[in-house]
Amino acid sequence: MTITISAFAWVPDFAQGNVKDLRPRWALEEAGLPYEVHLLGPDDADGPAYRAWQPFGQVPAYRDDEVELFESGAILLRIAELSEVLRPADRAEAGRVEAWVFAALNSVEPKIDNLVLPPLFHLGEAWVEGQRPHAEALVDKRLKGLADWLNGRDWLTGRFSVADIMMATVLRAIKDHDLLAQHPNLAAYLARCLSRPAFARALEAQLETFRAHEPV
Ligand SMILES: N[C@@H](CCC(=O)N[C@@H](CS)C(=O)NCC(=O)O)C(=O)O
Repeated sequence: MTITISAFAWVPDFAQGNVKDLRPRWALEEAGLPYEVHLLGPDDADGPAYRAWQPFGQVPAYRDDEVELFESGAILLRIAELSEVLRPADRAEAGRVEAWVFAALNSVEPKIDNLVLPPLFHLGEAWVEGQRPHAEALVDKRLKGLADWLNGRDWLTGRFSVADIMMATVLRAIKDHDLLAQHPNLAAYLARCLSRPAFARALEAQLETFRAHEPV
């Protein structure tokens, strides 16, 4: 089985280590599945060939011998299917993993994006400070729900899964934020996820690509 994911050859400093190809890289490292990387240069994401693979020109996209996919959630679920390590034990467990992958992407990530992206892309604009309290309140509501769920649990479902990879990559955007620190079990959960050797290998693989393609 040949597995290929797409990734940007280089991104500016603030994005390095945070580009979403980190998600399949981490899952593939956990699974012990080798993969190839289709690197995109500055103009490649807008070309027709890549748009036929990823309609929005984003990363990651994914293909193996059987399927071609985009969207990091769909990709992680596919990798789980292929992996002895990450495959859910039965349909009930698979359902819980799917639900938590969607929850990370659909119920948690948009709230966190609302909080962290405006100051990143619109620094100094008045509306950013104006919307911050509301954005923080919405994030806090989700963090509370998540912290309650994780109370007494190590992982979102019965054992470490792609749902934890997804949730950890989402929460990582507020790793150093007070809102996370206010929920010690959630901060501990994130630390538990990020201390996995497979995460370190995935992060290093992404960063190594950027070092190798640094513009001169
Ligand atoms: N919902 C997509 C989002 C992917 C995404 O936002 N990718 C970013 C990099 S982290 C990207 O390609 N940005 C460039 C763009 O949107 O044009 C997924 O989860 O795969």
